[in-house]
Amino acid sequence: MESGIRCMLMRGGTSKGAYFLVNDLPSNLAERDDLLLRILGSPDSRQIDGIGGAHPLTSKVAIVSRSSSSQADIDFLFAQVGVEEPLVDTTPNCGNILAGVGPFAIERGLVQVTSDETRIRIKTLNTGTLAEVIVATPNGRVEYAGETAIAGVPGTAAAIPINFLDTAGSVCGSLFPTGQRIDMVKGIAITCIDNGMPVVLLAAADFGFRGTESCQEIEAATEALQKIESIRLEAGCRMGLGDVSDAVFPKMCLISSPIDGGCVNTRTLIPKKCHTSIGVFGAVSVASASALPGTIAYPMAVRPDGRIKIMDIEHPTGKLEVRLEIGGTDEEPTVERGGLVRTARALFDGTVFPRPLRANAVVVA
Ligand code: NQM
Repeated sequence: MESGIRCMLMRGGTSKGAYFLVNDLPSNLAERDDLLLRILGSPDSRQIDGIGGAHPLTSKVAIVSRSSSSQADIDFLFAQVGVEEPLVDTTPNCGNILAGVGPFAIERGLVQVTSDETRIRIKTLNTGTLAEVIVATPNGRVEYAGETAIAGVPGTAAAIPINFLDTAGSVCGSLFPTGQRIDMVKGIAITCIDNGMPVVLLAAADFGFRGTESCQEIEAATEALQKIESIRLEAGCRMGLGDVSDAVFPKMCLISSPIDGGCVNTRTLIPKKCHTSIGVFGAVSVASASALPGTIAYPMAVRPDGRIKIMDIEHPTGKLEVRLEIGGTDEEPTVERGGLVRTARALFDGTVFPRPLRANAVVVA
């Protein structure tokens, strides 16, 4: 048996992933990615021979170390592991898995608990994005239990506030990567934005959706999905991302007016499956587009007054509250900062045994 690898399984926000210390994985990237595929059980639609959860939201990895930068305490590399495809993608951010990185770093002794709250500066290496997370640490230990509910996760847990320090143009280099707030692609008006995640906003109505459909209904609308995918490929090029046919971004976000007292209503494709809620950076990007005039979201969105805007982004299982700090002038507002609250929980800590390197397959007829 190949020797096991130290691993902690954690729920981070509305996602779930395998968390590793960087030194517990091979430094050779091809070997590391092959190992991660074998640990998660990919490629296989059920990930039956690994610990992946057979959905993009539960096929994720965090690789964590002390930071080499003076700006941060911890470095975090996120990896999206394909379920059916043998792909390990370290180009995007993931704000949900980020929520588990603070607790994991404390559990592994990379960060010392300071008081009832421990503030940790985390650099996401995928994009260089900096975040400050606040972990509840009464009595010198991570406290997972608490009273905070987040949509998409049953029950309540301890709040982990996250403040993003610099997310504009995380992957694409600028907030509106095409240089415009609205582009026409294949006869459809879209907004391309990157405030932590490259996202293409589309009006749900342009594809015959009410905006209130379940994920199953969205995924069953094959004709609309084909059109959305063709727009994604073109938008990816215009956003400077090149050929995105195998990439997990841009995410495609169908928006409509709010239906439950929020700011805007969403259904997000990530990009083949429908997100059961919405990604963290995806939500910050949608909130930013909703706050900035000239985007397709602006006329649909309902915004609170003031420079600090609490924007509830509606999604299939509830709402994700994003806090935006607005700068600039009334005529030309800018988004200075985004923040939100997540929760996380250690599910399992131990040794994971990857599928063997060579399976010595014997076909039994
Ligand atoms: O946008 C899903 C998730 C994500 C990513 C996705 C995320 C983010 O919910 O920051 O959190 O968009 O594929 O974990």
